[in-house]
Formats: sequence, C-alpha cells, structure tokens
Amino acid sequence: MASTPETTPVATYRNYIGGQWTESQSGRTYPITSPASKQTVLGEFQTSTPADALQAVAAAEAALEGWANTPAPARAQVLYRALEIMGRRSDELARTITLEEGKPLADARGEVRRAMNIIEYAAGEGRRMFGYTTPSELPSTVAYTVRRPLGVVAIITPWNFPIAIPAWKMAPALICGNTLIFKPASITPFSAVKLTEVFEEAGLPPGVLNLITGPGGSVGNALVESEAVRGISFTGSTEIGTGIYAEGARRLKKVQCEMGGKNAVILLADADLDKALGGIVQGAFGSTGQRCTATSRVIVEEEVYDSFMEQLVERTGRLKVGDGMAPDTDVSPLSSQSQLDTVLEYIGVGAEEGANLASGGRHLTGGEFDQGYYVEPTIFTDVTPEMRIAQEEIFGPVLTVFKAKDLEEAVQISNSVKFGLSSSVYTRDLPRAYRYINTVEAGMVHVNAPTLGGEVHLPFGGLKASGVGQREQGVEAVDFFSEVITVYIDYADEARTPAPFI
Ligand code: UN1
Repeated sequence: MASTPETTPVATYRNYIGGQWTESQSGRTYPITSPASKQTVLGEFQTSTPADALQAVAAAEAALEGWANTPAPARAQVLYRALEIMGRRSDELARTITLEEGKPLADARGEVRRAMNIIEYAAGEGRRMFGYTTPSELPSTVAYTVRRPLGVVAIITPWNFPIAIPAWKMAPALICGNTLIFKPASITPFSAVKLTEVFEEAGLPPGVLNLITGPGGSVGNALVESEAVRGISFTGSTEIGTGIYAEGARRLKKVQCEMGGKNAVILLADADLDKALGGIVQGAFGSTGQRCTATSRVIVEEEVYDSFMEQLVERTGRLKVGDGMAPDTDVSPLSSQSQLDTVLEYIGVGAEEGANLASGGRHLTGGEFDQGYYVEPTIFTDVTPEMRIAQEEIFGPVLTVFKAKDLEEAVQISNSVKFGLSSSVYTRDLPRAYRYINTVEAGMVHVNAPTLGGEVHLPFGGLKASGVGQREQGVEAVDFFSEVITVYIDYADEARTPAPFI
C-alpha cells in the first residue's frame, strides 16, 4: 500500500492582551517561514490592526495602577522567575531564534544568554532604583528625588535579535513599573510569542505585558499616536526611527531610538594582525552582518595593507556558509527575501561605483542554498568615502576596505558617515589608542576588540543618525523608563517668615 505523506498541521499563535491569548480583530493570520527553508512554515501569526493596538493599550492602562504600586523588589521577583524559566527553556528559545531568524545556533544561544543577563541585571535594580537626597537651602526641610514609572510604554523591536532586544527593553521597563505593548518585527513573531510565554509563566499580572504581532506601519502608528502611550523604545532603521521620534516629540512622549550603523575598524600598522583579523572577520560576517554593530568598514594603515588584504581574503574564503542549525556553519542565510534583494542590490551598486570586488559577491544557489537566502561573504577594496557602499547601512555580509596614510586620516574616514554607533581600533600604541578614543564619533568605542556587542550593565547606543534619546541598558535604562520626581518636605512646626521660596 502506498504511504501517504505526513502533513504536520501548522499551529496558529495569538496575540496576548490583558492576560488572554487573543485573536486579531482582523480575523486574519499570516505564515512565517524559515530563512534556511522557505518551504517550512513555522506557524501562523495574527495580522493585527490599529484596533488590536488600541485594545492592547487599554489593557496596559488598566494594569498600570496595580503594577506601578507593586513594590519594585516584588516586581523583581517576577523577573527572577522569568530568568529561571528562560534558563530551563533556553534550548527551545535558541532553536526558535535560529529557525525563525536564521542565525547560527551558537549565536542564538548567546542571544538567549544575553537576554538572561539583562533580566538578571534589571531585577537587581528592584532593590536599588536610586534617587538622591541633598541638603535643602531651608532649615527643617528635606529634599530628595524618587522615581515613578512613565506609564504605558510601547516596545517596537527588530527581527535580528528577536529575543535579546525585546528583553533588554522590557526588563528595565518592567522593573520601573511600566506596563507594555510589545510590537515585534513582522518576520519574527514566533520568538516574541515564546518570550511573552516566559513572562506569563513567571506570573506577570494580566495586562502588564501585551503582545501584538503583524505588519509594522499601521499598528506602530496607532501606538505612537495614542495619547495613553507615554514612552516609546524603538530599535530599527534610521528612517522609521526618525519618524517615530518626530511624532513622539509632537505629542511630548519620551522616545528612545536605536538605529543604524556603518561601523568602522581602524587597523594601525603596529597592531597584532592575527588578533585584528579575527575581530574583523567576526565583526563583518558573524550573524551574516545583520547586526547594527556589524563591522562594515575597515580602514587600514598603508604599511600593512597588502599583507592584511591577503590574509583577510584567505580567512574569509574559509568561512562555511550554510543552515544555522548545522554545527559547522559560520555564515547563515539572510533573514528574508527582501534582505537578500537589498544586499544583492548593494553588491551591484559597489561594482557600478568602481569599487574592486576582492572576494565573494555571489548569490549562492543550488542544493540546500535554493531553500534559503544565501549570499557569499563579500569584500570590496578601493572604496572611497563618497561611494554609497561606504556611506549607507547594508545590513549584510559586505565589508568595504579603505587605505589611510595615518591615524588622523583613518579617523577622518571613520567619521565621514552620518552614523556613529560602534567603532574599533587595533593598535598596541597607547597614545594613538587614546587619540582615537578622544576623536572618533561613535557611542561605543572598542580597542583591540570587534565592533560587536556590549555588556548589559553598560550603556548601549550611538551618536548622530545611530541613536536619539537615552541610551539602552546600564543605569541609563532606568533613567529612560522612569520619571524623576523632586520632593520638598517642610517639617518646621511653625509658619515661616519670610515665605520660604523667593
Ligand atoms: C550586538 O551588537 O550584539 O539591532 C547587539 C542591532 C543592535 C543590537 C546589536 N540593536 O543589531
């Protein structure tokens, strides 16, 4: 008897509003497929509408009083439980990231670890959340500051770190007593559902965290335009972030936007070349370059240019491109057809602009590559600062290489873009390292380390078109997600003459 092929039914996932897993008022869902396997549908997700967004805002408003009045150390207990649950579910969460976003499983595990780190750090803030006291200029008077939540906050996040970025916004927002509407990128709702489940299981009261999935524009606008939303934390493109910031400002909301990058490594002739090569290859091609802190430019002091290039091309050629689930994969697929189209378009632009294609450049096809969105790690040399590939964020595995005669010229090239997120110099020369630190235009500066990453207890963010509003993470996160209230208490038991304030 001929066997019938097994068909696994595709699960449908819902929004989470007011503590209930809820269908969109649109009555519609959309499928999510895997970047390494376009035919594999991971699930159906709600196509949310502005009406769903407003329902989520109402749920967050209703939950605000209770959560804001829960003592911060008690709020922290929920975060500690979430931490414990994430530890238990970390393998499932990492696999979900790899299936949905495409990054290598080892990177996905690192991402989950990072989300756990920020939850742990934010939970600790529950027992700090410092204000300060200071002497008053008046006798019998106490003056101090105290923190209050902003209120209802919208968390709008990208697809490239679908667990860590939401976590590093949510955890500090929650510890400060805010209630949230979480709008993940439309292509990574699965990770968002799982992260929301973690907080539900941790016992977060209904309405404190609300999830709505689906397309960005209309739902995002509804959140930005809602009077009840007092704060917005956004990570994504400079174009969208600029619009959100402008709209938010018009409505006097507190807004934090973490946006694009065009991060450069400067390689000075005295550097440890081997160490620099490792950092540059990882920075440029790790996570398939889909990271706002990716290394997209290298500026090389001319004495070492030839030997650097030879070794860079050789090392890049050894990278294994493949499915993120395979243990030996270095470079996994791009996350979507549109990412693939953009990256291939930029590769075309680089060639047209007269840059020299030193390595890669091809859309990979055939065999397993036909199942996903694969492109070769790509290096352009003879790049000049005015070229588009030197100026615009590509968000893919494309590295541009420049030659400079000395540190000063290298810094000038490094600063010649509209972005200013992360940066790095490789050198053993302390005075030159400090000259670099003091002049480079970037919110995060690395010496002898890749442009990537950051630690959760230190601020994360950029200058210029890379960021606006307060930094994420570190103590700055508590500053962003709270309002500082100044209190004066007059405990004198008689009227003052003259009146205390002039
Ligand atoms: C990292 O460098 O590890 O969107 C994180 C992004 C950044 C996060 C980068 N907000 O890629």
